[in-house]
Amino acid sequence: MNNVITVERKVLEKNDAIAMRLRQTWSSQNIFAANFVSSPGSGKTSLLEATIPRLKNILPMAVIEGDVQTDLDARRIHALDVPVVQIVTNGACHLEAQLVDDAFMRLHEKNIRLLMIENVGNLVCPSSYDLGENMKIVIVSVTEGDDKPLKYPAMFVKASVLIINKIDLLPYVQSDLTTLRGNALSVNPSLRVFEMSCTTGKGVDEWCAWLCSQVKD
Ligand SMILES: Nc1nc2c(ncn2[C@@H]2O[C@H](COP(=O)(O)OP(=O)(O)O)[C@@H](O)[C@H]2O)c(=O)[nH]1
Ligand SMILES: [Mg+2]
Repeated sequence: MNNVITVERKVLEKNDAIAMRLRQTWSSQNIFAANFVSSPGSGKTSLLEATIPRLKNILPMAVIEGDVQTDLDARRIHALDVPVVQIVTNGACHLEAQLVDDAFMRLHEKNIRLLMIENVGNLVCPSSYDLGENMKIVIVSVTEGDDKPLKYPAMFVKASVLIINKIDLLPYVQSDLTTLRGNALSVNPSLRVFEMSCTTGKGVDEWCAWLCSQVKD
């Protein structure tokens, strides 16, 4: 059992070293990197689809898409006419810094200010892997249950921003925004919280203005 723990620690140490190098590279190139994490289906790609048209003429940007299988999400992003590179993890439940490094090398457009990374849909594993990002953005939709921040605290502790998505569905599901928000803030009081519907667009302008202000700082 001790051996298992040692190997896992070494994997994470190697990942952290690569992530630190990526962070230095991006900082020197004035690139702001955002790592989007959530369960499958919470709306990571939908959030990118809502964000990109609003900001792409203000901020040169690129996207790295992480998926277990398929390039379906990368196709959705490509349709918005921004540079995108797909990582297929072939079963792995998270992105690692080395994969992101490889993907960044394949990005032909290097003159970017905002790099958005969509992680593999999983509320557990991606929390352990630093990708060199400036911030993690965790998305929870109102259909997932208000208790999720309490059940998966690591992701909420590591994140700087919480996006509560699919608020258009509130009339149809048993969810209470005050409870969901309170649970998240009890785990991480410094979370910046946005309530949003990627479908109706509610809350998207406020989020985009804030993201823009972070990149330009
Ligand atoms: N009703 C509603 N559906 C949404 C919203 N955002 C995303 N969806 C839907 O949720 C499903 C999963 O979204 P997707 O962006 O692919 O999630 P991802 O797996 O986290 O990238 C799709 O059918 C979206 O159309 C929203 O704000 N409201
Ligand atoms: Mg997606």
